[in-house]
Amino acid sequence: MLYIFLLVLLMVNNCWCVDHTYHVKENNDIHSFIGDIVTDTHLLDTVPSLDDNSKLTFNVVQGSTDGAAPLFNVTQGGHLYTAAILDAEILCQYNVECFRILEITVQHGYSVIKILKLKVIIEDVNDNSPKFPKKEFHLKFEENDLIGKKYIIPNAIDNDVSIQNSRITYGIEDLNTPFKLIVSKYLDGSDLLQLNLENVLDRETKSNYEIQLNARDNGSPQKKGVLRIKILVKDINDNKPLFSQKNYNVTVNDTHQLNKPIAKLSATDLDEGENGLISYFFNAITSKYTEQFFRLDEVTGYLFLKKEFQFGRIYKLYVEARDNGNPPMSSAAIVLVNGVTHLNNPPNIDFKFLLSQLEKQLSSLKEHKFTVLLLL
Ligand SMILES: [Ca+2]
Ligand SMILES: [Ca+2]
Ligand SMILES: [Ca+2]
Ligand SMILES: [Ca+2]
Repeated sequence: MLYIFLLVLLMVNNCWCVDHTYHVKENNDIHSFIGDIVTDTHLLDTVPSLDDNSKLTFNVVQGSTDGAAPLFNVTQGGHLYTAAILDAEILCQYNVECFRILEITVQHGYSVIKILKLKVIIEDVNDNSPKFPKKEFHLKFEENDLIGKKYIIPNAIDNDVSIQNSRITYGIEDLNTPFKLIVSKYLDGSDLLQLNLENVLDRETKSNYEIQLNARDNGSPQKKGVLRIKILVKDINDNKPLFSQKNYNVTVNDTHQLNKPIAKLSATDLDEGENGLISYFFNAITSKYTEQFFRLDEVTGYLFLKKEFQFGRIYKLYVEARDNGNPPMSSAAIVLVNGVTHLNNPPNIDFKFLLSQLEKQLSSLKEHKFTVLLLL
């Protein structure tokens, strides 16, 4: 019981009750008027013996304000002004009522007749935008990333001290992307932002994305911060080189200079970098006998004759375009070379029949040989 009594006594002495409470917004100019102490505290009601306030003088009690520079001053006539630009973010703590207690002596002549306790609440103004650590953030997803793959992206900070002015809501500007923003909280209450893959990526269709992430506070007027998220889709080797034609028919006569190519094989690959870098080879199914008469430039796809080449015959070459991916992918074509000699009539060959036969072989090749190659 005694403790309770002492506690009450202590509370009365350290009186939380004040004679008047003022509200002042942060950032006002120096010497902004806050209030007239005589009027606001109804001072003349509490000291009725005074018939006028003309002889009253007011002073701030030394030590009742913090810091080297006073935040407030009081004129001798009792008008309260700011004495500095009040910055809530410097003077206050996050989510704690921000105020200062001023003790003002009221003197009548040389006598202090009263000490007034004034509470000045410094109100937060929404003068800080949510800020991301950087303006841009770069991410890499892979073409074969599974739906649900997530990456953490940096969150914004709003330095205002009130919850209202610093609470952040996040949103993505362009919703037509394969990514979705997921917002949750770390254990310490800070925001955890993740970008979640919602759809399959195809680098060959779209190789990069740019997303604008907005962070808006809850102040009035609202302020926002922006983070540009640049996403690069990394290539995987999911396209095989494709020849411009499945069958090449080349006729060459014996006046042909050996240093000139008889054909250029050409294949394209939609992948990029090593995955789309094509080399040309004789496929292993090409007979060694036939191969000895030809030289194929791996890089350019130019096909040359060797000097041993014998005219007056048709040669069948199986060629392969292979990319440099890991694992590589390849496809095949057939080259028919008809060596014509001016001494003889050109061989009488039914090309139509031959091609149909070759196409059958090519499709058989695809099903067996090249499937094995791809699996390797
Ligand atoms: Ca703010
Ligand atoms: Ca503020
Ligand atoms: Ca490829
Ligand atoms: Ca690709």
